[in-house]
Amino acid sequence: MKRILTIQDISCLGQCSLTVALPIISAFGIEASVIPTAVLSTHTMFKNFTFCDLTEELPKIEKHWLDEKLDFDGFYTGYVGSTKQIDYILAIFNSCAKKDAVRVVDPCMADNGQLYVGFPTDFPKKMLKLCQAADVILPNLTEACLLLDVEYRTDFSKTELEAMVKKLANMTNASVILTGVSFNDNELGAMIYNLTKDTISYYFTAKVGASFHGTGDCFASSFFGAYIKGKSLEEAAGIACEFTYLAIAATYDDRYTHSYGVHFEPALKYLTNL
Ligand code: PXL
Repeated sequence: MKRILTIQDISCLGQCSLTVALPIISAFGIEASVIPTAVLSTHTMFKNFTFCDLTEELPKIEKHWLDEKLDFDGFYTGYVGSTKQIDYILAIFNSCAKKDAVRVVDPCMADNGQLYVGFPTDFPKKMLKLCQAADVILPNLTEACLLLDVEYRTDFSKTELEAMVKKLANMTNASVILTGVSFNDNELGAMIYNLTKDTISYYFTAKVGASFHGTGDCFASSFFGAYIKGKSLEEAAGIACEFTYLAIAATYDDRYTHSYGVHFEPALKYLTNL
């Protein structure tokens, strides 16, 4: 059985980051270890959340694992608790990796044109460094704009988006999956730039017509699980689109009371036999 490490926060309530990543990765039959980057009472879309920063735990955990010769087949990082953590994560990417370990970075820091509350404006520069150590990165459009240092707009053409994704791949030396891509009212999906093959492809599902927090984490966790299980970049992106669609569809009826996250639980069975 493969053993992976996912590094992101625990939002005690909010259906995002580790509380979502763990069950999803486990559904693939992969052993998931964690490093929590911070503990928050809720994710940062709520007001007055508590925040316990765990930055200085990272090198201590790394040291113990090195003493015990513990290493990993893959790494998946999400919400990082401080700028300093990026250097610690880069160290862990090297010191705790098995040969041919896969590194997937979700540059989880922004959405709808805005950095999440609490991140300094120079955070995207540092996040770019983490992306440069990845094999695959999974930005949404806001994150892609921040990494490229271009102004966020919602009306980029398909040609412009393809050029942006290729530029990001060249800057990071990683394959890029741009999430939340839509060119009409009926479909939502992902653009996949495969760096090794130098190809762009798309995967779309029906658009549900309601938006929820935490969908990026469902997408990234299910992509990572499928990719670690040996699916191709394109197949894993398709599985992530389908899984995220199922989770959003399962939440639609509760859209007025449950916009803080998605009911991904009924969709887990889709992942167990892949
Ligand atoms: O879902 C992304 C995410 C993860 N962790 C925390 C967040 C968010 C998005 O707002 O606030 C703490």
